[in-house]
Amino acid sequence: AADFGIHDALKALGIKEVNDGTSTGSDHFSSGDIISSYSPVDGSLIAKVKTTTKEDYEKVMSSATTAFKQWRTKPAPQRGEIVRQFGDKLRELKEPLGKLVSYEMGKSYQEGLGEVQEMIDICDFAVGLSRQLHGLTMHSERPGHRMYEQYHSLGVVGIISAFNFPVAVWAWNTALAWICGDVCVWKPSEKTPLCGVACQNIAAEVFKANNLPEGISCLINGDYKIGELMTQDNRIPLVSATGSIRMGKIVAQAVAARLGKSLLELGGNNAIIVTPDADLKMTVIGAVFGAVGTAGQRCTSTRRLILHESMYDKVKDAVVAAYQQLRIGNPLDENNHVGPLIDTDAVSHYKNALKKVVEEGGKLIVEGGVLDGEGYESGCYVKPAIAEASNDFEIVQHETFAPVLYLLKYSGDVENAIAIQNGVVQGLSSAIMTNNLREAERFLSAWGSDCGIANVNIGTSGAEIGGAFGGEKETGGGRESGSDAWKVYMRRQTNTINFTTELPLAQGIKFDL
Ligand code: UN1
Repeated sequence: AADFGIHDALKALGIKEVNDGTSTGSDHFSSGDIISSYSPVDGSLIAKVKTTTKEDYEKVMSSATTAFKQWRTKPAPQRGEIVRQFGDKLRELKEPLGKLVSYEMGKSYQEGLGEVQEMIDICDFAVGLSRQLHGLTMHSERPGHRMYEQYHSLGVVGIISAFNFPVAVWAWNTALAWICGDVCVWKPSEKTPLCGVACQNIAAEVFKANNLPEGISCLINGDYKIGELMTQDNRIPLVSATGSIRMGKIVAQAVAARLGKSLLELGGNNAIIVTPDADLKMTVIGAVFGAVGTAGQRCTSTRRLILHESMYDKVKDAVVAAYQQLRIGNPLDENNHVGPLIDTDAVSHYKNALKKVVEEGGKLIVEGGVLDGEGYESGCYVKPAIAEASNDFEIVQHETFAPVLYLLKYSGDVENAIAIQNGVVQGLSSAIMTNNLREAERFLSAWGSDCGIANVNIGTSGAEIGGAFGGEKETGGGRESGSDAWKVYMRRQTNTINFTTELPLAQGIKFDL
């Protein structure tokens, strides 16, 4: 079979393939058990990585805390210059890194490149921001006093990321954390450890070239147990975690128990509302890309289509027809639309969802199923499925990380569709397809969508880095990436300076001695 240049890509990223020994990522101390990374694309073993033991973790933390003392003294614009160099390295390595993302995670090569582009974009954003970490000045109520606020570096930021965006989500966090003067300890998903090693190698090269300690960026490998060391560690003031709601609740409680800060980016149950005024062509593209792109494994994937009864059949037929055109197969082959799921556990969750929706009274109108035979040897390829369902089904309320789309019907006013859209525990992304100004504005109003992201005439997935990314309710409330998301990576200090010879008290209080 064609290797699509994957071996060259691994080489360019400093990943030692399995026959050459174990891939460690530069200076990251891990010496524990082995994680083997298998590709969901063809089932082959790509490379092995050592996990981080408790003793290794202590070494990592000592390297991180030492690096922080140095890094925080560097002026922010100079930290931005380092991030600029890191972004340039990513530009050079965009193709191999995009290929590794595609091969280790299973998303299309186009989406792998897109993910690296998001990393480059957030670096550019961070470089500009490194000269704009603004605080406010305010007028003191006391004469001869000046009051202002400033933002200082926070410390070691712990990053826990998921397999579905194995490189971009780390970059969203780390590029901002770095310009803020923080250092990062990253635990990538144990399902995509090589993406972690590749990123660490790139960062390490930049730090080395600038005579900076590699501890500014640290990598730890392993499952939730190694993540637990971070959530319980007082030396880590902020833990940024992306993953399931179940994981988020555990992380949030552990971090809150020591009054640390957590930034949570958890599950979504994203819907597109299609009103009688929707543009059919745009609706179909938005819905199909949202539901089957990344094989339904984005937090922002479209899970529910809420269709007005007057056009229910028309939209349904058009979406079903589009599903017949989908080509499923090797994601490195640009002729395919849909790649594999991450592993066979994910395939079981997918199968279970299809079974449950029927048990609860739903109807499969695009059947789905697991593919086998030539090209599908990994056992991870599934057919995107569509079911007619009801919003109150337990399975519809639940986020299944797979290409399963539920069709829901509404009648009457757009308010009824908004109630269905909001009628889930998650609150990440939402969209409305309409050319009706009143419907669009109602959807965006305070009594409209309750999600962190609300789009008009765009699908639910594919957010740009410039906006703050995140969601409400059980999605966790965190905001990452653009806008003022940087503020959570810094500590805020209010300063008041008296330049008189008197000591007047605030609120006019008299205290004469
Ligand atoms: C995620 O699925 O974890 O909006 C993040 C999007 C991407 C980010 C998704 N830019 O689809």
